[in-house]
Amino acid sequence: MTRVIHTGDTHIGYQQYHVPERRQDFLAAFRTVVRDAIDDDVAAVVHAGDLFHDRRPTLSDIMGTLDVLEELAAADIPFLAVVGNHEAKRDAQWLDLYASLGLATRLGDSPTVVRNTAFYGLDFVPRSKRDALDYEFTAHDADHAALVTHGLFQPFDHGDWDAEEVLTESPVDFDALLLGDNHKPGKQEVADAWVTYCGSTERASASEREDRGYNIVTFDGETRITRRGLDTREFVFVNLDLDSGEGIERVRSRVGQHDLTDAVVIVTIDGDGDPIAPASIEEYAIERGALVARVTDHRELATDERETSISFADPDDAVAERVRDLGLSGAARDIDETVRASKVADANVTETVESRVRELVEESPEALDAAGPVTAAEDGTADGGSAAETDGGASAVESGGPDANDGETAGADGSAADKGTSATDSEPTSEASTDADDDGQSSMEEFL
Ligand SMILES: [Mn+2]
Repeated sequence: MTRVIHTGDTHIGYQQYHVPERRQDFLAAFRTVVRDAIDDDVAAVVHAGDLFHDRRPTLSDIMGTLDVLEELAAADIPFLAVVGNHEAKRDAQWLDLYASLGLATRLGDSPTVVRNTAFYGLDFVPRSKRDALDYEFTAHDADHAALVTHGLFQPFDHGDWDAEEVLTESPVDFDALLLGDNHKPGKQEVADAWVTYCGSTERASASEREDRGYNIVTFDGETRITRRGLDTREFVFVNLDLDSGEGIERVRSRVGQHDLTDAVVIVTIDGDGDPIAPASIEEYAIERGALVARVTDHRELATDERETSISFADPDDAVAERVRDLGLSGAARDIDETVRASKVADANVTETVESRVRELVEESPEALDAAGPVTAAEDGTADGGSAAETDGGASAVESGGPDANDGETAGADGSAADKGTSATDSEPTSEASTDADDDGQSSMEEFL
């Protein structure tokens, strides 16, 4: 019998809403999972990727994580992990650092056997490289086997990678796929195996409304998956649909019905009613003890006047407005949005930009000044450049990626489009444009 904790999408280092307390919350959730593992005396903690929120965690994130892993190692419980899309670096990974200290095992093609179960790993693979995967896992002689990987898999919502294909093409007969990436927990039976997401351990976006937790997976003749909840930061969601004549008093009274102490308060306003300055609601919640308050007024787009008022309440919108004022072309703004917006995961930016540029060029070749190189590439340099372009994309990310909310918009006008164009240059495949919509931000919003 092998009983393990399956966790993932920890996102350590994410300073959500720009408050240090949220950064601490993500690390604290990891510590809670590890202490549960020790109290429970499980055989291993299996981590399905995105231990860190991005590829450049700070020294205190790295040391905080080290401290938690040392606690686990002192209890003689192995930490078995793969690399997710958020944290992936170009060569060595953070996980390798912990492995070199004897605090972690990076799972791979050959089995890591714990009690009677063999664990294998597959790091996040960008979509453009999945066709080349051969799933060459080496044989084991344990009673059970599990593959730990990171990506959005069918048959779950938003899946762009087929779990059934992985299971059927692999030479190893897996009892379970233990997954990360989709922050919503779930389990389904596919090709006689359990395919399961453990979910994130803190809400990495306000769309993650369900309680957070992790999986406990038991391999013992059959495979059993149960869930255990985590006591995370309180989020208070207030959804209001205002009638005409209603305004700030109604919003205050609804928000005031909740205990807001130390909570993240998310207010959403729809319907009619009077104009409301989001800042006044946010101040009201803070006065009542909230850690953070965010107001989204879906009526805002109705008038220009209101649009101006939100741009000061929400830094992202203020940046967006400034970018609009720069007089960029629609294509440049589109690419800027992809590169700068925090909703596209770091590692997905290159692919998303590539798809968008290709789509733009195909729709309207004059949309980009740089349409020339795309034509030049059509003579078949398809495979050669892709690794190099991935690096190019990554540096674009480093200059204007997930931290860009802090206000840096330089590079949005020219360099982002340049990077995107050169990415297009390398892979003139025709099928990608049909995929462009699937790659769009709306489908990525939940998967920070
Ligand atoms: Mn994640």
